[in-house]
Amino acid sequence: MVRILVPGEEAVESENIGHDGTVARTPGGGVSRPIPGLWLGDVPTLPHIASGKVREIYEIDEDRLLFVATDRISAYDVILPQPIPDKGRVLTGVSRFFFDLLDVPNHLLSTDVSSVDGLGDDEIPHLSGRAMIVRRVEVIPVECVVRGYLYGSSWREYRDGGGPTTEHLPDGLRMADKLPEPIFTPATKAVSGHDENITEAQTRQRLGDDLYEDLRQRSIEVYLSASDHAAARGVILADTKFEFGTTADGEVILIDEVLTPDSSRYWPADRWAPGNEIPSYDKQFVREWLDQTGWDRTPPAPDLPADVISGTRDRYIEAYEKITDLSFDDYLDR
Ligand code: Q0Z
Repeated sequence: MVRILVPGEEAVESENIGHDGTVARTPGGGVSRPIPGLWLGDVPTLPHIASGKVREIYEIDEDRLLFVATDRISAYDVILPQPIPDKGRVLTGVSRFFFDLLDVPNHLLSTDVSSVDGLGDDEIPHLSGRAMIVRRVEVIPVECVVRGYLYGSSWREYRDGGGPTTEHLPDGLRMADKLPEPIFTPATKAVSGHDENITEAQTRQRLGDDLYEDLRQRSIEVYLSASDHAAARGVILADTKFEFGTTADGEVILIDEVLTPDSSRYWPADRWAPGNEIPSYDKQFVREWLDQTGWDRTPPAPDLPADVISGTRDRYIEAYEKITDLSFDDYLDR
């Protein structure tokens, strides 16, 4: 039996560090119910390695991990009490799409979960489409953020007088302006669990000049390819975050999820207006619903009505189809 985590359970460690370093807590007030494929807290037949806000990692063997995207969704850094059906499949679908398209050395080995020894028969349908079998490497402890536009925390930092992510930018930029060229703005996981932006000098100190240059060049190259791809489909890739790892023979490869709506900021190009806030493709709808409830953005978040769940699901699927130019129904059928 697949044990499913629902709010109130403890299977997700109380502190989950997300891709952006934010600390998520499992919201309270629920009971354990078997709803395979929705919340996805557990793959009990494999050893659990790590939890993120919305992802889980399990050990297959010494050389391979099972990287699973759940249907959990966070908004304003809080995990919402209901999952978004198939959100994990959308994210895994986008990652797979870009791993294929980009053709850069990466950790993806397979998405065929039926080939994994030790998984229960009842776990396979639950995992299919949302899991990746990945090469286990040593994680390089720097989040490789690339920004093509000035937005979010980086915009606020710039407006308030500058800092690590804006140290090389010219004066006079507006919120959501396109940058003269994409910038590499690394961050590290702080003890608090939140990401902390670090300067170029600090990053060079941590990585050494050679690895710094290598990661910066790879990150910007991948960002440029993906943003070209997105732009051709009417989508702006405003910024994104990569992680890299080192193999036993010293090869640097791209790991983690890549260019998903959770690790990236995607905007509909026709909604871009510098000087303004730009709605996010996937999360705007649920954020607007949360805003109008008067919720104060501290846990627990309000329960999502069925129409907000299905509307959010529709937007994730629309993002998948827009970005990949593929049908999500076809993805589910594969
Ligand atoms: C990545 C993380 C989490 C999502 C471990 N290929 C790899 N080899 C070794 N380790 C990792 C990977 Cl991807 C690895 N993370 C970060 C944690 C959910 C991503 F809980 N942790």
